[in-house]
Amino acid sequence: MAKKKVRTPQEASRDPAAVALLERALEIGAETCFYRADEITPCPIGAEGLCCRFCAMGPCRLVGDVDMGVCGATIDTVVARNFARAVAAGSASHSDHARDLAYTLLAAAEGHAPDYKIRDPYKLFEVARYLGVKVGDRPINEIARDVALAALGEFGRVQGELLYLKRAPAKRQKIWRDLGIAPRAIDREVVDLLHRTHAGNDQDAEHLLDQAMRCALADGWGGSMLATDITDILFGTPAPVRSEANLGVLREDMVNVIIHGHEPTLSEIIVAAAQDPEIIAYAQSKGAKGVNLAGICCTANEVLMREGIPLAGNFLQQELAILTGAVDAMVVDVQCIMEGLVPLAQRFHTALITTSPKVRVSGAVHIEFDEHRALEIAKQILRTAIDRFPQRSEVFIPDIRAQLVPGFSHEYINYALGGTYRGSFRPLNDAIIAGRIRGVVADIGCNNARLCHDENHYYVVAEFLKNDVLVVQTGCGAIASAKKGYMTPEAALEYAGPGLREVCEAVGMPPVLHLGACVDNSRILTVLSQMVSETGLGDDISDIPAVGMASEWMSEKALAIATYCVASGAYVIMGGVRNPVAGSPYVNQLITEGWEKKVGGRLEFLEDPEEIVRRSLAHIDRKRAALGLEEYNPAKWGKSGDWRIREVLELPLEERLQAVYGRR
Ligand code: NFS
Repeated sequence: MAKKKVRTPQEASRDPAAVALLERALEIGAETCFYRADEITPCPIGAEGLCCRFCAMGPCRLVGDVDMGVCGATIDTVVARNFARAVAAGSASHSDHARDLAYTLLAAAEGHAPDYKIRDPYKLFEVARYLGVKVGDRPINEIARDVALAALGEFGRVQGELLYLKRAPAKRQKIWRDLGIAPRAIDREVVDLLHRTHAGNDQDAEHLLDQAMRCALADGWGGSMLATDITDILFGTPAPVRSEANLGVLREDMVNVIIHGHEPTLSEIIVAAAQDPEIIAYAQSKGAKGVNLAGICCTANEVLMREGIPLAGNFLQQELAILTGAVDAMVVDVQCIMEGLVPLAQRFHTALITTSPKVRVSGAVHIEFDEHRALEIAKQILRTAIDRFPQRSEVFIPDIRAQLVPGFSHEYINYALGGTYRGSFRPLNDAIIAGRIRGVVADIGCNNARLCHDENHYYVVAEFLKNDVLVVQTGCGAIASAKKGYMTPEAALEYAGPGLREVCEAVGMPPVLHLGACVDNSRILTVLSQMVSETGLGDDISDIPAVGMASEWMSEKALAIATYCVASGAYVIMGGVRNPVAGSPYVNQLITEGWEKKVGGRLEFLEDPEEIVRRSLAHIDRKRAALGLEEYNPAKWGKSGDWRIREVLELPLEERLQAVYGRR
């Protein structure tokens, strides 16, 4: 292959720890996804959705004079079908994750999974209410069993529509029903979409995209929301905790085990096993001080939020972690696992351990997880890691890490803002109405090796903070901000505009809130719905001055999330890489203006981060104006709290008294 221009480490990432390890990769001649992204030119036909691979008469590449496939499929159909297929795959991933959690809850409730218990009965009772399960004074395990069965029932619900839809504002539910896109059953919507996108089926772009919305809604208000809820029931609803982020959390003197993937079922038990005296003693017998756990991708977010386990990094740091030479085992389950880990792990002493019955990676060690024997398997995994510790050779851990305070579930936000006496979203709504907070942005989603790692996340978040926009994050975007230091209460003083800073100071919260893993984007839907029911910001999600974005997206899951957020009324921007529906101006118009007319939200793909910020702020201001709120004016704020004290402290006594008490 002809050599292409390869980016320097500084061009490939904005994260100094990643840069240091990319330099290390160059030094030792190791290949990473950054290098491969430079070497492989993305197919320009596929990138715009113009390659049809749905039957064996193709692949048909609809370029140049070719404007239909062998079967006659038009560009619009092919582009819409490709997009819809991605939404189906993304929805299936989140939802299948939820299904496994529901089975774990069932096994725990029936006494077949003794290492799990109901850690959050309050959440269980709340979820029981949503799912129509009687609580009364029944034993907790009986309620949990019925909740698990009701949750599992949502996947194959025979009649009616998903029960969780009633958690959305009434106006939103009506929009879905009137359009015929209220999801019926989670599996059904995925299967329906796969069916429609088979060759020779649905060949009307708009009709295909309607089902894409219905399928995505089954993810957002079904699979993902159930995954969040059941995780909270089993492992506890998150509340703020202190932790650290970036590769500097790895320890030279301990056995480092990275937990990477998505499902908390195994990682939570590994957290418990790592504290077991027997495991610690075994680690010590091999010369280590103990076992140090750190996470990558959404598994990281799950155990961070609940246990305070540090973050090693986001999606593009999985290979870099191995390059430290300090990772004794990387334990993976499902999703976002790069096959490129295998050759790297083989170069070092790292055991790459697959654990899911669904995921094997050739060349990795497979230790299959079974929730019925969870602790036993977790210990076996840790022993495998400990056995590798003496085989370490050169270790290179960049001494870079940042503090953070994650753990902002919607329950906690409610509590923090309103206090125990009356938990409420009122203060948040009031701060938006008054203009202290201009609006809310959710910057979520992945990293993408074709972009400069974390650059867009860092940039957009900094701009929004300056502009008094409260930022909420999940997934790998959240990990980016954690590493950058945006997620401490003190960060408000440094990065937030005057109004947002006042709010953060009053509540003691960071200006960027970590809401969890990607399935926890369902928490954002809940927050938005609660903001609507709190009144003052319109009567639907589409009225709120808010924008959703994935500024470095790469996965099909991100497209599913984007689609359910749009179908829930949000303006969503996918950043960085090419528009996957660019091949059809008609489809592009359908997902922008078309969807805006239908559901009040729109989906745009924008490569330029400055444009992302400009359009987001304009959207927020438009929504503020439509609500009749005062125009955003930062000059009004910043004269209270610590800020004011600091200003006053500088004054001579007389002036100080006058400033404080209005006296001479
Ligand atoms: Ni979300 Fe989480 Fe990260 Fe992207 Fe992958 S880990 S589920 S898909 S890369 S944010």
